[in-house]
Amino acid sequence: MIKSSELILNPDGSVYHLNLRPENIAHDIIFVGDQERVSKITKHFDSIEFSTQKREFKTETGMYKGKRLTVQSTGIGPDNIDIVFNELDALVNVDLNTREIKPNHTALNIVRIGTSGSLQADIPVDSWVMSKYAIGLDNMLRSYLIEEHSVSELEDAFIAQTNWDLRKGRPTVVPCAEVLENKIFSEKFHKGFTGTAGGFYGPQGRVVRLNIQDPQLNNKMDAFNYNGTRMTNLEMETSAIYGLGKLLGHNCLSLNAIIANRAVGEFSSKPEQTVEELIKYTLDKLVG
Ligand code: R1P
Repeated sequence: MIKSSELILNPDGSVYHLNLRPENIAHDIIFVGDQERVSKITKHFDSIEFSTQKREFKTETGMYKGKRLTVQSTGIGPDNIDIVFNELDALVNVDLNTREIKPNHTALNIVRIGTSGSLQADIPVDSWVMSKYAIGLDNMLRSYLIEEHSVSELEDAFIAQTNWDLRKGRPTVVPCAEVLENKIFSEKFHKGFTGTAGGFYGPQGRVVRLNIQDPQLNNKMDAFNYNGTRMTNLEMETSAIYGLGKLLGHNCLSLNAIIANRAVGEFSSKPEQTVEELIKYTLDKLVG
């Protein structure tokens, strides 16, 4: 039995941070970082049956062209993904009355629609990126037994090519779920390695007032190449999603609208439109 201090439930039986009960969620879920992006997706739905929000975690469930979907905001960062993922998994794989793990596993399909900065001059603002692999630079996954799912050969290549300082922890490399990659991919996407950082400024090489540990890191990440596959972008959630997805047995894919280009120092003049187009494209692929 899972103790009440380990899996905390609210008095109404909902999971602690997300305020959700099992019947509130679909098994096909879209993650977004920004809670304001939830309604930008569900405004396309035919109907909305459930809506709630606690802190940065906003959830809406409804129907889109005959398919039941949940849209879940995660807030920013791998630490929030740890909360969202464990609580969503508990909703389908733990009997919340007996606090026992259910005998039959339920797999969720999870697609992130995020925003991100490109690392390559030729992946311009307003383009889209699909993360074939995520490189976690933040250590969250190292609290779990991620070695069973991470690709050490790719980690070693990244460490060697970027001269990664292991005092910051060993990066984790985890692939996306091919079943979702095949369902959603088209030539509209750039595909490669997505770096997931545990912060927005120093951890992504931004210098405002503080000196950073490796000022050349972004240039070295631009140049990272494994058998012809490059690093496309940097953001703050994908590796946590891929790693926890593999650990808990869910299918995950991360898509990002490129709103900044770090290589040329440019920011999109129409980020909302770029995100909106990615939302519409993804919704139609999910029901296709
Ligand atoms: C940083 O501004 C946030 O934006 C990006 C990063 O991953 C981070 O969460 O994604 P979202 O727009 O999905 O939040």
